Amino acid sequence: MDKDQQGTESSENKKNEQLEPFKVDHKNTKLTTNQGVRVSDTDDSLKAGDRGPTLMEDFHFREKMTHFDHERIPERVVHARGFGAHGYFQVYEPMTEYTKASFLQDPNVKTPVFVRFSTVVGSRGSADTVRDVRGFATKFYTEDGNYDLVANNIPIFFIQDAIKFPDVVHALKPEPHNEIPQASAAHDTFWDFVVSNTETAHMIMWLLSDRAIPRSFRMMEGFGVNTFRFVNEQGKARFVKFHWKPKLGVHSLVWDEAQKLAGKDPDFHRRDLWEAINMGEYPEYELGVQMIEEEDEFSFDFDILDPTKFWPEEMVPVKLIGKMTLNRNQDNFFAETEQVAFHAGNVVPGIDFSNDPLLQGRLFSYLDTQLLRLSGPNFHEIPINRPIAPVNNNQRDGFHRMTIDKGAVSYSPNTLRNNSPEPASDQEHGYVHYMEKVEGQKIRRRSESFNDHFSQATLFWNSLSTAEKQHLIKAFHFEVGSVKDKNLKQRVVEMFNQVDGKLAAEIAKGIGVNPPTTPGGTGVTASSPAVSQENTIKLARTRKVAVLIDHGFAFDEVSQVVTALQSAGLGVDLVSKQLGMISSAEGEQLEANKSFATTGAIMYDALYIGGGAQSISSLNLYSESKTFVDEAFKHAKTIGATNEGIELLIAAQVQGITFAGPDSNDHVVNDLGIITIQTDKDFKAFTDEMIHAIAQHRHWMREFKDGKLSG
Ligand code: HDD
Repeated sequence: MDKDQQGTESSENKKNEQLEPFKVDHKNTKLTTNQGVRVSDTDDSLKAGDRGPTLMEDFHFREKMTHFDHERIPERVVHARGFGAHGYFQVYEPMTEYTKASFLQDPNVKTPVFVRFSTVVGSRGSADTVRDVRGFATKFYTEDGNYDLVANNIPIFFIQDAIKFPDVVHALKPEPHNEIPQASAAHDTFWDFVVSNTETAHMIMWLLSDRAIPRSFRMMEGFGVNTFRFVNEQGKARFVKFHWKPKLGVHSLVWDEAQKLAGKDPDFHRRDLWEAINMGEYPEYELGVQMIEEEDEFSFDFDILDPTKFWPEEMVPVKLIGKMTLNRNQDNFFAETEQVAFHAGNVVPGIDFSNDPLLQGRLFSYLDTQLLRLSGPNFHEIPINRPIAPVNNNQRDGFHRMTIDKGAVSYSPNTLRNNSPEPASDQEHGYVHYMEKVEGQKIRRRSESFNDHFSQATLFWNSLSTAEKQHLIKAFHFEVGSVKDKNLKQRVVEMFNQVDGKLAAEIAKGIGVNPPTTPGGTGVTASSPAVSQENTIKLARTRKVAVLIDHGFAFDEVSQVVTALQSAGLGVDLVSKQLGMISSAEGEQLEANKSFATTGAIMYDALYIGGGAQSISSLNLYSESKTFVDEAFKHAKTIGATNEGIELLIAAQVQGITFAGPDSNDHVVNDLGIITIQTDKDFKAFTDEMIHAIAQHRHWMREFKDGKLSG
């Protein structure tokens, strides 16, 4: 290892080294109380006689029970359900020109990070795949202290001013009289808030798009949403927006699948992340920044401080400046994911705030909420929250203080300790706030430059592919269709008529109210290509394929395909009626590691059915195999079948099968993502096509009938 690499390795490990002394592995130990007294029996309480009452002096019983009674802490008021992972961040090249942030200077430095992904509305035990915004919060443990990029997977927000945050969250959370519905926006109070606050229009478009049902935490973007500032060594500032761009592209589930997954595997996203990291398939995200010069602050047709607006990428390009790799799972969910405390106000020299009124309110809320959730002012001492930079100040005491601060002096300035700890200069990386000139009358009013609530909603709509538009309309049908108050539904149609007339008419059709009577739209005709997921990175790597087999399957064929898929980095499960060893027609055996009882097509990106007459005739008898094929088809997933396997597709009435004999071009692919082959030897072309098709993520053409999107 050369010197640079050593430097890199050690910088990456700094946080873990700090965490290490706190970790306890209870292997080969004796059971003790919290006082370290060894316990002789933990299954029986101390009683007065065999059948007598428990005694007060049973300190082990009392301690064990008391600790248990106090195991829970309040869940987060929003973003309660989350999942974390460790990793590191590396900048591509020095960002000196733009910012003095120390972690953005040296490409050899690996800054440790901890990321927590989350849903927003559901409680801690709710499902992963609900329709919702996803949180994407990153704590960078930099040499200059902790920097938190507290981001979401949608680049804008519901409201323009933080003072409305309690209102939007109250409207969105389960209704308070009966606590229904869980983790869902499909109810009256939320839509009442929406129609009463047209500034939500743009966010609703994103929330009802595929973005809100991601396929994986590994396949979603992150956005800092608010406008921040980069400040360089010379004190020059630029407005900046932060982006995370996943190396696997941005991909989504389909709604029916997401709903079913919520029942079949509520942990779908956390399991996916956990397993990917365990397998060494480390998720990677590039950090991007959009920058606007201070002098260009007013050059746009939207206010760059308005958090309900994004900066279209073709207008303000995203500069990719570094990469984050998540390479280590947490050791303990509570200690790390539950106790981690993010704060949009945790910045380091080189990063500063803007006057975005949503951001300004966030700067108060995060610290405030942690004080209650983590019981007092010392939560920065919880291992996961500790910076790797030294902490020295005159703050003292409070619940659960860990640090033993020595000496008599706890004030500043002082002479008794040489004025230590003393303020650091700019050169010593003391944080100096950007000296923005601010002047104005105290006023409770929204800037007029925030008044346009619809143009970017139209821009978003214009940017979607036909399939994405269709998904969005269907999402309206579900969400607003679940609203009880008919007047509210009508008002939703009127409100979204201001975005686009055709959209509003389509919404009206599905929710039993009148189409709009006035012409709709904003007149915006532009589109922003980066918004559509059709234009994202498409890769097959790490995708999961279900292979249906039963006794009598064609060994050569199935094992060739499985091996080819695995060597291309895809995960394969062999699924059968029952778990265990399955014999091929020739007597070889493969193990079915999943059964119809333990899995379903919704857990996979693709399906493969191999040949073998006996296997296929058995599979044909089970309704579960037809459901498997049916769901894979309905959810627009790649389906491949070889030889007799094709018969199962026919039995399940899959449309779009094209046949190819051994002497034709051998394999056939079409827009529908159904790949079949009848041959006895070469499965390479078939697997190549399958892998290519899987990389496309989904085959939305299946949603077209007669050249039109089906309803
Ligand atoms: Fe927030 C949590 C992201 C607006 C107040 N927020 C929270 C989390 C994320 C975000 C990712 C979870 C952190 C974690 O994993 O522990 N929040 C955002 C984004 C916003 C946003 C991207 C729009 C720009 N948030 C926002 C506003 C307020 C809050 C306007 C209040 C004024 N957010 C909170 C909070 C939470 C929180 C109440 C709940 C739990 C926590 O902070 O630690 O303080």
